[in-house]
Amino acid sequence: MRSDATIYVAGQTTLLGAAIVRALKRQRCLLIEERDPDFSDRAAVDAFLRRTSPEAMIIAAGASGGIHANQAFPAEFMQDNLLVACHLIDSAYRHGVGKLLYLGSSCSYPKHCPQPMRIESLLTGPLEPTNAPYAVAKLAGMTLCQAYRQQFGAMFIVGIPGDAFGPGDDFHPDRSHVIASLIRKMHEAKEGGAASVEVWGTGRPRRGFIFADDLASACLFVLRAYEGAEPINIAGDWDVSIKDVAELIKEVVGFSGALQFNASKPDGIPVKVLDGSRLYQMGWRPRHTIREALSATYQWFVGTQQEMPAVRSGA
Ligand code: GFB
Repeated sequence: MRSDATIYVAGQTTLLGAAIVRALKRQRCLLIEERDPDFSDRAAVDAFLRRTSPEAMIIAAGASGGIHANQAFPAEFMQDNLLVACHLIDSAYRHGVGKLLYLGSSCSYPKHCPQPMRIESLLTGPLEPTNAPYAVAKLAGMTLCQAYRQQFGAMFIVGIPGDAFGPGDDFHPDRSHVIASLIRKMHEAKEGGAASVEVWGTGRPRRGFIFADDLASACLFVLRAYEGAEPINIAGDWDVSIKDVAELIKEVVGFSGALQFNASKPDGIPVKVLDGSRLYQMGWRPRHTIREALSATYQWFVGTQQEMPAVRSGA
């Protein structure tokens, strides 16, 4: 890929898409800044890519959310991600995008998978039921990229990101992933003087969290340096239990109450930690500590809270 290639990030307003756009701007890359088209509208996607004709593209689009949102909106999550994959991948091919990075999901690994998760474990066992529809849609997108490589020789690659969080995350209680959710709960408990905060599940599951800005830098590294047909994990080196991340958030937020684990809520996949060794061998490293990353996320949350839409359950 040429260093001055024009790049389009599909899904500019997602946590990851926005972080990638920030990284591209920092690197003074040629970025297509027009607003995303409606990805569910094939004709609109087609017209957008015909008009803007990017040379490289990253697909960071598609509905996503935490364990509750996946259980509440499985049909929407699956359909949205299928349409994103079908429309964007095909249109990218027909409009001559020279290099495409499609971002899959760590949920696409089997529920009971050897840890850390390696690419060869994909499609070797049943998925975690709490997010299977979303995971199947992501597997379809990943396989579709490989099909375009196989049939048309397209340079379409697949990255599987770790569990991202950071500035720009979705803090809505019905949709958020664990870190954004606990930051909000603990901040509101601190402000309101509450004695405790509920943490869902047993606290025992482990996740391979990654800071969105580190993930964005890894995505750009992979876009430029990786050409393999098999997906590549895009992961840092954090392997943290939910209990431990909740304790860290408590410190960062300054909440002095108790954590109450509610085991009637689902744990989801017991351990989800990606093996990032291939990326490390290629020379990429994350730049932030987990404490720095949590602090930056909390500062962003506090700074933007005034502008956040009012929260209505089920909205
Ligand atoms: O981040 P999370 O919602 O999704 O939950 P997954 C991770 C763990 O944190 C689960 C626990 O064990 C939750 O029960 N948890 C504790 C909480 N307290 C909370 C809370 O207040 N809110 C939330 N949300 N969780 C996601 C998938 O799985 O992984 C998505 O649902 C996505 O599809 C993402 O792909 C990467 O890590 O379990």
